[in-house]
Amino acid sequence: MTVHPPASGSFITLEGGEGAGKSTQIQLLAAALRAMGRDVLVTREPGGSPGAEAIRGLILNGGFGFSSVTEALLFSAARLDHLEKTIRPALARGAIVLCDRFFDSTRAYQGASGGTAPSVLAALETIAVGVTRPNLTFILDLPAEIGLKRAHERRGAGVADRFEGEALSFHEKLRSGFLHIAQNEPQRCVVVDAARSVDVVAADIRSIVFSCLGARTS
Ligand code: Z5A
Repeated sequence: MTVHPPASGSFITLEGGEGAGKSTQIQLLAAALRAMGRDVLVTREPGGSPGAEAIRGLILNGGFGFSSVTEALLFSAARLDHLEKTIRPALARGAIVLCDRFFDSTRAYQGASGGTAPSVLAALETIAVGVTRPNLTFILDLPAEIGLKRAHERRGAGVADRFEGEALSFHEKLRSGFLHIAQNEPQRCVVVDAARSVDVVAADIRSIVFSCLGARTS
């Protein structure tokens, strides 16, 4: 695969539906990279800066019943703040930035599943993201039922969040949405079978990241 070398650090995102294992895998990858002496920033969306974390609370726990377009605007506003305050400064110092969800989640949740027009999402990406695009994106893919079961087990007796409570058809569209993104951008996206064990998935991700970083230094 071709990874386009950025001017400074590397920007890697993990994407996928509910319970795909992004948070689990991002921590394992960060530990492996830090063990090699790399400067690693782990961050997430929505969130990753104080302002973006405040917007996260508004969207996920506010109970305002925002439309998909309103959500797309809010996620994009959070993303712009996150980029300005957290991601770009880390890339500028040469860090590897590992981000749990990024613009592909807006494309999949608010676009493929939520029905927001691609032209609206493209305009928001131009404003919020500009040229700071991920070098590498892992799409953790698994059947929606398995992901929802994992999320349900993790939650226990707690209340389902804004998206977990959506119908199975929403989550199936989400999965197709992520796979469609990967198909359209094979130079950036790698689909990983996330239905396998944590260790097997982690080994796959690690080997791809190491080979991409190696390619960058050669
Ligand atoms: N959202 C959006 O709509 N638009 C946007 O632009 C953005 C986000 C940026 C943020 O939720 C929500 O915002 C999200 C999309 C939406 N939807 N929801 N809900 P969040 O940040 O609170 O959580 P999340 O990103 O949705 O996390 P998640 O999908 O629920 O989980 P995960 O990070 O992918 O998985 P995990 O926490 O690592 O693992 C889940 C459980 O499965 C846990 O108990 C693990 O121990 C277990 N697990 C993990 N891997 C495995 C394997 N391989 N086998 C078995 N069990 C496993």
